[in-house]
Amino acid sequence: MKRPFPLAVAQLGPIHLADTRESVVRRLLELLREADGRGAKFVVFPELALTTFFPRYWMTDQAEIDRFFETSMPSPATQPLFDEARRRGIGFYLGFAELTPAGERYNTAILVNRAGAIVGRYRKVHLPGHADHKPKAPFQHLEKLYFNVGNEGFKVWNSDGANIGMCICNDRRWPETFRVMGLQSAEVVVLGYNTPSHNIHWPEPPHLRMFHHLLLLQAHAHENALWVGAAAKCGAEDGFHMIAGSAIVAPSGEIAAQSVTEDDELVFFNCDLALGDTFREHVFNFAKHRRPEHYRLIVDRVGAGRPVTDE
Ligand code: ING
Repeated sequence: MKRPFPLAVAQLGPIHLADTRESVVRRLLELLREADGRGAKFVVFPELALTTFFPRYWMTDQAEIDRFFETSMPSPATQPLFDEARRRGIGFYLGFAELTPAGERYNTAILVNRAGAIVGRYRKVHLPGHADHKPKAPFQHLEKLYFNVGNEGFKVWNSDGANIGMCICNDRRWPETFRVMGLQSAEVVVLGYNTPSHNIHWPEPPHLRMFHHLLLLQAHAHENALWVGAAAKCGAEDGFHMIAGSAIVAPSGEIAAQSVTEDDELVFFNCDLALGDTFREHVFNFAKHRRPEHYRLIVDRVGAGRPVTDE
């Protein structure tokens, strides 16, 4: 029996340093309205959706850095988004920089249900990049400096009739992210991302950024029999380019819908959660086929070590 989950991914074009949160929320509201028009009941907004991708900048003054963080959610600037989503009965995922009352800083996403309540929170676990200043690099990638590692793991929430998991950007490059949620019977994993098209560490061919992005979404959706909705913030933010490629991927691993611009763009697909049931029942029937007794190294080791045959 079909289990409809009409899903929209709201891709954002550039947010420049000069753009206010209010101007961004107006863009989010426009995408929310378009999503409603398409019949969506859940909308995925990007990672750090309220500001420019500030980890690209070297900053030393904490007050300057904290200008990019939210100390409350909903905040005055985002309250209109919560109000409009609740009025339209639409749930959403929203990524933002979280500054807690205890002074901890996280790259965070929240899950808001159709009644407008925050039912889940995820704090980014896999922080890419570096913590030191690289003055020769064309830009920085300072998530390891500006954020704490997420302290709440990968969870799944049953919200509005679907088992929904969350992650953020670099998390999609690690199979453990999706498997931990697959083992919690996730049916949909939603995520936002900001992925620079240029690699500051080595001369990576630019086409590989998009190839790896889609490859990973498709692989991890299929091997965990779940839908994936991924929303980019993309285009050139003050001249710094990030890839688009927002997509909705089916449990088969097939791309059901994908963005075609590097601007604000709504991607929609009327997902049927039941499509995952077949894969969960057969090829990825975890209980029937997995052998954790042979997977110990995945948990016991952080980095690659010597072959066990050497021991
Ligand atoms: N951005 C990038 C991402 O994981 C990156 C950083 C790109 C790491 C390519 C490795 C390779 O998509 C964020 N924000 O994680």
